[in-house]
Formats: sequence, C-alpha cells, structure tokens
Amino acid sequence: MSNKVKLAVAQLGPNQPDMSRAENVNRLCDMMREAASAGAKIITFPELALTAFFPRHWIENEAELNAYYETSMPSPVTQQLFDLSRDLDVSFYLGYAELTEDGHRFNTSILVRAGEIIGKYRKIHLPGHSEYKKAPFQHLEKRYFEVGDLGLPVFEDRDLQIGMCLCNDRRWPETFRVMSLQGAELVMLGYNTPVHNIHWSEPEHLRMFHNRLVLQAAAYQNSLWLCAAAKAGTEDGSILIGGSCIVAPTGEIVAQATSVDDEVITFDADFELGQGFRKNVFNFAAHRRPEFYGEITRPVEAAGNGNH
Ligand code: CDT
Repeated sequence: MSNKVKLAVAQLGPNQPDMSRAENVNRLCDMMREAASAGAKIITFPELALTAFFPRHWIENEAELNAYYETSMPSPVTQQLFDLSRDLDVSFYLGYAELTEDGHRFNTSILVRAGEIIGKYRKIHLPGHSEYKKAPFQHLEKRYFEVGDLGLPVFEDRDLQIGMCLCNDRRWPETFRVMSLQGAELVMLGYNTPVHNIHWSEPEHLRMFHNRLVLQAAAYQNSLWLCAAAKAGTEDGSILIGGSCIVAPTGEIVAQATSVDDEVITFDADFELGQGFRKNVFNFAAHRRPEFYGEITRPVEAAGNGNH
C-alpha cells in the first residue's frame, strides 16, 4: 500500500531591496506553475518570502520598518498567489512578516489550501539580538518580532497532518517532537541562513552541514517528511546558504536544490513510509519515557539575551 502526494519546494534566489513585492510574488507564481505542471500538490516557499531579509538592517524609522510587514493576508499584491493556488489545486506554505491590527509583530507562516488560509504559525525560536551590534550586518529578529503566540499546531490538508516552523526553529528538536506528538506527517519550513555568523567565529562550512544534520535527524526521529525552502544567494550584500531539500522519514535527502537561484524541486512522497518507523522504533506510545523528560519543559529561569 502506498499513499503518495507529490511535494514541491520552491527555493528563492535573493530578493534584493529594490525588488517590489509584486515582482517577488510573480516569481512565486511562476514556481507554483512549474510545480503544478510536475504534478505537485503542496509547495513550500521560504521564510520572509515577500521582501529582503530586513532584520539585517538597523531601522529606526517606524514607517520604513512597517513597510516590510503585511497588515492583511491575502493582501492586494499576494491575492494572485491565492487565486493561483485555487486554480491549480496546489496548497502552499508562505513565510512573511506580520503586523497585527493591534500592533504586534510576528515572523509568520501560513498554510493555504484552495485560496483559503487553513493554518498559521508564528516563529517561536527567534535568533539574533535586539540592540545595535557592531558587525558587518545585523540580525535583529529579537527586536522586530515577538515570540510566536500560537504554539506548534498541526493542520490537516489532503488527509495529511501538517506542521510548520521557521528557520532557527529547525535547530531545536522540541519543535518537531511537539508536532509529531500531534501526529504530524509532514513539516514545512522556510529559512534565511547567512553563511557568516555575526555572533561568533563559526566555521562557515558548518552552516550547510548543520542545516542538513538537523533536518535529517528531525525527519528520522519523528517519522515525518520535511520540506525545507531556503532564500539563497547574495541578498543585499549578505550571502545566504541555500540548500533547499526534501527529506524522507528515513532521514535521507531525496531531492536537493543545486543552485542559489529560484529553483523548484519535487518528490513523489509516500506517506506510508513513515508508518514503519512510527510503529516500531519510534512507536511513541510504547517506547517514550516522558516521566524522565521533565527537565525539557521546566520554564527558562533567566531569559537573558544571549547570542545565537
Ligand atoms: N532566520 C533565521 O532564523 N536564521 C538563523 C540564523 C541566525 S544567525 C544569527 C538560522 O537559524 O539559520
């Protein structure tokens, strides 16, 4: 028995600061068309996919900062993506900066089916810092976003249980375990990972190694499919790693981007594959020992503002 759904990941090359949202949305639409013609039913776009990764800049002017956020979704400029999703019958994950009516700012992703938002996630593990840093560029996610307030929910689409997360969330095993405990079979992830870590002299080759390490471990340890979509290439002077991929519940990378440009990758994912693992080595009901895991949920005492 198999239960196949074709998955797509749409890597974005750089969104330069002078590129309009309309231009970027057109690129997303082109990739959705390409994915649909390959037979894909679910596509993952990157984190903050509509603009450049603005947390790399210190922005004091509120109007200038607000211009990076969406105050409605769909917005007039993203409506065509929603319409296309309905016309092509392709569900999509999209990352963007959200400014709520009452003034809260989140790094958000949505899951859209047939033109309707069926799921929303707000990033929990915000990296970077909140004050100006003397460095080649900033990483001000802790300044420009609040910690997400929606938890790590799982949504249903095409009879699949689907979770979402954003970039730095992937480095935390709890992210995936909380979703897999709710039955997640697929997790969609968008990311912007700079090659250069401004917080310490992390060897640059480790950025891609750790990207794959955490994705492969998370997929295997939680018996789920993982779609990871990067923003890639040199954006606004900062180099982003790329490396978009689709990972099977075996922990194997089954499709991988080969460029740092706009690129669609697809894989015909068999959702029965996770079952073998879920019924045996990772049969949670039979083998987990949560009575020994209390430390994991003990509240953090001093939050501090440590480096990422
Ligand atoms: N966007 C995002 O979460 N990026 C982080 C890098 C932060 S380096 C200060 C990541 O985990 O890739």
